[in-house]
Amino acid sequence: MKQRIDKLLGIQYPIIQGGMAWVSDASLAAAVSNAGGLGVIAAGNAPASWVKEQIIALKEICDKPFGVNVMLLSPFADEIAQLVVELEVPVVFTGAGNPRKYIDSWKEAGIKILPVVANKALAQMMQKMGADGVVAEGSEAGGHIGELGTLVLVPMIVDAVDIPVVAAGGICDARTTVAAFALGADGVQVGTRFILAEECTAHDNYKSRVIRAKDVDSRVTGRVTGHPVRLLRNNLTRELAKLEYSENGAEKIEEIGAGSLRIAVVEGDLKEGSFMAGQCACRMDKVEPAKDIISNIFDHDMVKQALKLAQDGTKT
Ligand code: TUI
Repeated sequence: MKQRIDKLLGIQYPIIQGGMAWVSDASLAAAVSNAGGLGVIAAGNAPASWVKEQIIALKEICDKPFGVNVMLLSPFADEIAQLVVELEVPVVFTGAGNPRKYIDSWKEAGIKILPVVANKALAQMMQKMGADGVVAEGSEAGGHIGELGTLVLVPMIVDAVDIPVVAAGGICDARTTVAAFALGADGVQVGTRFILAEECTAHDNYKSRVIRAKDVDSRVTGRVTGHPVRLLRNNLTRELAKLEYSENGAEKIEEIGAGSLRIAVVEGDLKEGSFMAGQCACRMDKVEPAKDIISNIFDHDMVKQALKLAQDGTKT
C-alpha cells in the first residue's frame, strides 16, 4: 500500500532523511535512498562545486530518487538553485527562508518542491505558488528552528493545506512516526537519528556526542540573531549564551556560528564545534546501517497499522 507521498516521490517508505549541513552527503543520502526512503544531500553553506560533486557521487552508487536541500541563507543559494536544474535533481527541499524566487524555474524543470516551513502562513503561500508538499518542522528539531512544537505545528498545517505534509522535529522511531501519522502527516522527516547511520561520514566524535546526549543537553542559541539554532551543550554554547545579550552580540554569534558546524562534523572538535541535533538525541544509543533505522520503524506493527489507517481516513 502506498501513501501519496510515496507516489509523489517514487519511494517505498514515507521517510525523508533530513538535510543536515555537512552531515547529509552522498554517502548518507545514497544509503537512505537505496533502503527505500528519500536520501537528501544538504547544500548548507557549501559552495556549488561541492554540491555538484556530491550529486554526481550519489548517482554513481544509487539509481533511486533523491533530494537536495537548499539552505536559503547560504551565499551560494542562487548558484545551487540553478545547479539542481542542470543536474536534473528529482526533489528539492528548502530551509531557513522563503524560496519564492526559485519556484517557477524548478517547476518548469519538473522538479518536485517541498519547502521546509515552521508556520502556517508560509505553508499556505508555498501551496499557492505550486509546491508539491511541505515539511512542517517543529522546534524539537536540530539546527535552525521556528517557534512551534511538532504537536501544534503539524495538525495545524495539515488542516491549512491540501498538499502532502511531512512531519519533522522529534521523530526518530516507531512511536514518534505513529504520532506523526496520528497528527495527519503523510510522511516523516528524520534527521538526528541518521547522524548515527553507519554510512554517515560525520566525525566519530559527533556520533558519540549524540549517543551521550542527555535530555538536559539540548540548547537553543542565537535567538537575538533572528536565526535560533538548536544544538548540544558544550563550551561553544556557553560562550554563545554569554554573548546573546551583550553589545553587538548578534554579529558576534553569526561570526562564531558560521564556521563551527564544520569544525564539529569534519574535525570532531568537542569544545568549539557546533553539534546541531534535535531534542531526541537523548533517545538514541547506537550506530547502525541506514536500512536498519528504516526497517526498525516501518517493520513495526504499530506503524503498519497507522499507515493503513492514514490511508483509509486521512484528515480526521
Ligand atoms: O533550515 C533548517 N535547519 C537548519 S539550516 C542550518 S544552517 C544555519 N546555520 C546558522 C544559522 C542559520 C542556519 C541548520 N539547520 N530547517 C528548516 C527550517 N526552516 N526551520 C525553520 C525554517 C524557517 C524559518 C523561517 C523557514 C522559513 C522561515 O521564514 C521564511 C519567511 O520569510 O517567512
